[in-house]
Amino acid sequence: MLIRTKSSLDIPSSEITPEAVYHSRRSFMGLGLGIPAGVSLLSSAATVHGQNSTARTAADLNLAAKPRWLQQKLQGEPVVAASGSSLAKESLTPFEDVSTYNNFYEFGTDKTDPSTRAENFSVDPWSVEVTGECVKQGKIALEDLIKPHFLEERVYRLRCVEAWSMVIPWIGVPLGEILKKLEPNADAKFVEFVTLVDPKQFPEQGSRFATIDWPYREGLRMDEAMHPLSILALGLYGDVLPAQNGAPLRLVVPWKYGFKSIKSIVRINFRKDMPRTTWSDLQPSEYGFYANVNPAVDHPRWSQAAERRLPTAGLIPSRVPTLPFNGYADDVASLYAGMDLRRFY
Ligand SMILES: Nc1nc2c(c(=O)[nH]1)N[C@H]1C(S)=C(S)[C@@H](COP(=O)(O)O)O[C@H]1N2
Ligand SMILES: [Mo]
Repeated sequence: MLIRTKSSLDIPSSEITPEAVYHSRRSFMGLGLGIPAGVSLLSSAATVHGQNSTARTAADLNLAAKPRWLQQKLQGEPVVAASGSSLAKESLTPFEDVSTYNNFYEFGTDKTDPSTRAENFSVDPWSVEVTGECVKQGKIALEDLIKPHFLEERVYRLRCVEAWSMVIPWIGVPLGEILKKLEPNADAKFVEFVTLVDPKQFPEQGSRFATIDWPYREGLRMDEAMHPLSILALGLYGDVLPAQNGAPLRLVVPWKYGFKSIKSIVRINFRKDMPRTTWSDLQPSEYGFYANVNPAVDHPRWSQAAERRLPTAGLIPSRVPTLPFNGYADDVASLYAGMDLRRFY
């Protein structure tokens, strides 16, 4: 579908960032082009490239290998826009910060390690192994897992247990829709996710000094996984996910601390019992399985009452009070009715 993106072409090509393209497309879309309400086209790279081959977009950044099928899907199909979000008034964290301030310990523990070390990370081909309590067991190509679904944009807060936060426009598919297709059986009470093991690509997996027992693992209770707010993300800012953000497939569970949102997933395992998880294994007194954002329950080393919203502009960090369930309490608090959230942290 060809839409003229005049506004983005007015910007000198050297200044076109994925973010600028994204914002200009959004304001352009807001002019009303006969696109059905709630549906918008966020495939910036396609149209901008179509009109001006010198425009720099996310496609030209060091975003590592991008699956062709995913680029084609992003460019060829409408992306369902986030609707009715309470975040409408919060400004998005710039692409620059989203893609250079990262936690991805497979690449190193510094915030800048993932973006500087993930340049050659290769994500194509990629497959996901489906195991455990379900009908559709086996290895499935990522393309086949995702292709039947519409991509959706979800603007979510991401709150790290280290007490910083961002607002990120993800592109993804509701996790529940994908899990349903795998036909979990009645014994599936939890779902476990596992990150790729590949010391050639992840330098820290070959290090003798790494504290994590690879692979990184996470999990959700089945009802948490089926909740409509839980997504599997494949992109952000209208384009394919940068490697440092967990390409090609990562979990995003916005009401939980960021460590639950596991990156570069290669295995989905349905289980009867609660899986062990990476951070809870390392430090059970500090990190629990549930990890719901909770201003009333402090981490032993960090108060969780407030958070630092990135980017930090100037000298004074922008502190915002932390909300129960990261602001999603109306949607998810009922999942934990009757549970002592101090005990099940
Ligand atoms: N495989 C893997 N997934 C991971 C991590 C990691 O180190 N390895 N870090 C987690 C933490 S602590 C956070 S806060 C988020 C950060 O996501 P972002 O870098 O996209 O902001 O990823 C989570 N997922
Ligand atoms: Mo985190």
